[in-house]
Amino acid sequence: MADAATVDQSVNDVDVVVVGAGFAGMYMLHRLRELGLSAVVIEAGTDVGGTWYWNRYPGARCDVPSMEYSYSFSEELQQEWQWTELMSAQPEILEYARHVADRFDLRRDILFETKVIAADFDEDDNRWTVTTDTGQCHRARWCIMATGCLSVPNVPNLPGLERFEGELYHTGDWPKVEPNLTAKRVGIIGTGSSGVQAIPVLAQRAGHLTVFQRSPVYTIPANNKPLRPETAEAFKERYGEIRQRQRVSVTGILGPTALREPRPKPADGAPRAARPGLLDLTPEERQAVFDEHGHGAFQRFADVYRDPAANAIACELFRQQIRKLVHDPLVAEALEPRDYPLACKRQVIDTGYYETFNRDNVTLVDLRRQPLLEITAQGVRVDGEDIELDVLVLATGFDAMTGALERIDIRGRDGVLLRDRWVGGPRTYLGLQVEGFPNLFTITGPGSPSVLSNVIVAIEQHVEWIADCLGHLMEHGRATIEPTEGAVEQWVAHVNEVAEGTMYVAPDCNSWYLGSNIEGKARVFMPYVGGLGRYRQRCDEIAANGYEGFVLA
Ligand code: NA7
Repeated sequence: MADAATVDQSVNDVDVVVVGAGFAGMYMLHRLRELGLSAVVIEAGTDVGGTWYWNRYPGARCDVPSMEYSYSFSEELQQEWQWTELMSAQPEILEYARHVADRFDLRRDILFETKVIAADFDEDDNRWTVTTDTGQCHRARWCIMATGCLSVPNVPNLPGLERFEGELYHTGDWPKVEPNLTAKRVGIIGTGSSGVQAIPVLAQRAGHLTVFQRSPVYTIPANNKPLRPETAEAFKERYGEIRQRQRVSVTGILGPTALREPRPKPADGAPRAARPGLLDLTPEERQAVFDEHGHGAFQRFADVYRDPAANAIACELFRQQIRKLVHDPLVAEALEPRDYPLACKRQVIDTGYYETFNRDNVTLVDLRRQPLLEITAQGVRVDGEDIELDVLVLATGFDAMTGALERIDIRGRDGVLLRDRWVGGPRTYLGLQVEGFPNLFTITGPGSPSVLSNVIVAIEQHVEWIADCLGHLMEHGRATIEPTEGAVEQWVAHVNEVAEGTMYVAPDCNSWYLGSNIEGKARVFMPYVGGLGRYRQRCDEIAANGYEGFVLA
């Protein structure tokens, strides 16, 4: 084994280079140490936390309950940490990441403020050479990309953007010193998760807020609240069992069922009666459900997620409820999503989003009616009208899932570049490895459940699988591991097959899951929708069968 990482040398020999010190990189480092391996983690930021380090915009918050969106690998950690809210805000999650780094003494092997620019595989000695923007070289047997699925902010090609003289911010790269927005004229472009979370808070802080909306969103109330100490205690008492249920579940999120006793199986062994679908109800019954439960009521009906007819009815009922929440009928109409189905994009949840448009200091500009023309020195010009702004916020999303990997010059066998290999869309085996790139692993890579699940559960599963795999390679004296072309082919086909028939791939759906938010990106559904539990089982079977589909040389 090489010595522990000595990061001040120009060539640093380690067993493993990990790229990124978010939740994936931190846990990976911990597991590598347990294997007795030396490692260096290279991180662009000044601290740990990944997504929760960069996304500091006002209102940034997790959309998964924190008792579940947290590491399960350490019983002591999960017992001692206290969350204060059901779904915590960014500062608390970042604080948690920092606590984990301190508690497991991770920082001594993390190289901060350093960006990886290239990673080359040397076939002669089966080593990766990882080069950074500070000119350092790290040589390692294994290279593990913990680069995150949503880590490259998308700055759209807006005409005149470079001319804007006011303050310009991207939600995904928010300044550490909170900008003072008091009395300022603020504009925000984008109404995805980030925009929807930021808008209500920006409206409270700014003098005036103008929202530039291209696609209205189907957002539903987050119903966040303080976490009651009794609830936290009940979780902690049953954490072992709850974590196990998370691991084998579809999404890694138990939600309100986490603390409920499992429903008894019918005594006669007959399958449980299915809950009625939206199409099983009369129009009056549907109306009554939406009137009682509001626009989020569609979530009660499974057919909305797979039957276009049920989906269309739910969309109409959703729009009708929005008209009740927004006072100005023209604004309400502009906020109604019409061009794409429910459940095609990632579900957005909000706190007071629609109500924000009833405020006197908020204006909505509907870019469907008035396409955004240009950014000027003083603001935004729409349809010949100048809207003056002191601050412009881009909530325009990310080059998701492949962006961070493709921005590094990753060269595998024969000098082939990963981004060239993926020109037609990412191709992986299990979202963990790419053919022709031996000993390179991607945590929550495309082709794995990743963003369709509680990503911490997905991260832990990948980290543990990779750690076991490295242990296996060492135990059996194998120098390299990489998937066969056939295994990749089959896995990609399987990923596509399970996505078929879901709203995610509906013809009128455009989402970052499909890469369609980025100009020129291949339209390919990237995450694995078959469920975390099923995916885990497949990964475990593959390992148990001697790493079926991989070549261990
Ligand atoms: P999203 O969900 O990709 O949302 C980006 C928003 O920005 C969306 O409303 C886009 O409209 C809009 N957008 C992007 N480019 C433009 C241009 N050129 N003009 C106008 N509007 C534009 O990113 P988020 O950061 O909100 O959320 C990403 C994930 O992070 C989220 O799902 C959570 O998992 C956390 P469009 O819909 O493309 O018409």
